[in-house]
Amino acid sequence: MAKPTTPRPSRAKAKAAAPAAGADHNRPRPDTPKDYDASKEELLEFYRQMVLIRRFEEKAGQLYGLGLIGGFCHLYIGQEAVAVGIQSALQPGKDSVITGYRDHGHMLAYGIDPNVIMAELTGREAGISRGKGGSMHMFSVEHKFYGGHGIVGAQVSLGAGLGFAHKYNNDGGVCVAYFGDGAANQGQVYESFNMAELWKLPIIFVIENNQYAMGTSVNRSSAEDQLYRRGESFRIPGIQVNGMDVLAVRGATEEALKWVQAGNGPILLEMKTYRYRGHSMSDPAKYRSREEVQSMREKSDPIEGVKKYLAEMGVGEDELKKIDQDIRKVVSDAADFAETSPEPELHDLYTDVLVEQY
Ligand SMILES: Cc1ncc(C[n+]2csc(CCOP(=O)(O)OP(=O)(O)O)c2C)c(N)n1
Ligand SMILES: [Mg+2]
Repeated sequence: MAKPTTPRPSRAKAKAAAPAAGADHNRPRPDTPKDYDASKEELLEFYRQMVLIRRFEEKAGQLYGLGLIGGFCHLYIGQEAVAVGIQSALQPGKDSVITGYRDHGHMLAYGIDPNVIMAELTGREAGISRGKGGSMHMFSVEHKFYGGHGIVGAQVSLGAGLGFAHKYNNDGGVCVAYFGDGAANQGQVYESFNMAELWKLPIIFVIENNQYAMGTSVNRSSAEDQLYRRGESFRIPGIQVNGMDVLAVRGATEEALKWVQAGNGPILLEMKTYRYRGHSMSDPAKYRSREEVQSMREKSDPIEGVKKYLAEMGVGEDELKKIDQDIRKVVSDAADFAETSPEPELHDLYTDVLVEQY
């Protein structure tokens, strides 16, 4: 095939290019977010939640290795600051949340009982989806947590629907729809962006850019790799955030909420983060080097980051050790509960399939 004669402009040039004709420079923009000014108590709570997610996920990995968890299992280790920072700013029971299959951390950050999450992973009746959903299909109407979705990108369209419901019911709630860098290349995401902006829906789109979609890096798959710009042609403002820093995440969420709650319509947050484990438990992660993972752990670990902030506030190692011990007990109790509670009855195969009886 003949080579094209006109080369594509380089990324650097493309970024510096003049804005498209017709761009509206007078449109209001959200303010540049500041890092959240957390009190010592808040920071300790962020630490507690992030350690809970990490230990819970490590335990889930072990139970998977022992064959106690079947099917797929995607761990959230490394990304804890995103769910904790965002969800600490939401009003449980009023705002709604929806995400993909990497969902355990979001549920824990929403204060959902670790026992029922772990029991769902092991397929027990006491699980949050009565043991019939597993890792990817958890749901809690009570908490307005609408899943847990295995179809990449599907939660974005459903999230737009949740945003529509908030607006239609005039309940003052905001939907947060999380999705990955890989999902950001899905067609339905852009149909949802269009409708959300057109109808000024109260929704925060959160791209958890953990740099990989299964084994494919963002740079290898995305023509526009600055994902916070993905809403631009729909006039949705975007903010890029250090997703490894819980205070940056919370600060950006405050701005996003302010924007959406003022009736401006949707906003997009790109959280730059990283997953330490493979895509799922069955991924040997051969597409990246050990050094890359090690370097992220050493330089940007979100839990270590909070520890530093706490040390600056005068919180000693002893206080943190006490929290660590409490969390270890919570997680080991959750694992015991999940291993010992009964599986669903056989006849439950036929329940929860249809909303009504036919
Ligand atoms: C519509 C659809 N296409 C493909 C898949 C297979 N698949 C599962 S996860 C995944 C990668 C998604 O990556 P990303 O959105 O970055 O999320 P992450 O796993 O990094 O959290 C793919 C392609 C799927 N589940 N659904
Ligand atoms: Mg990803």
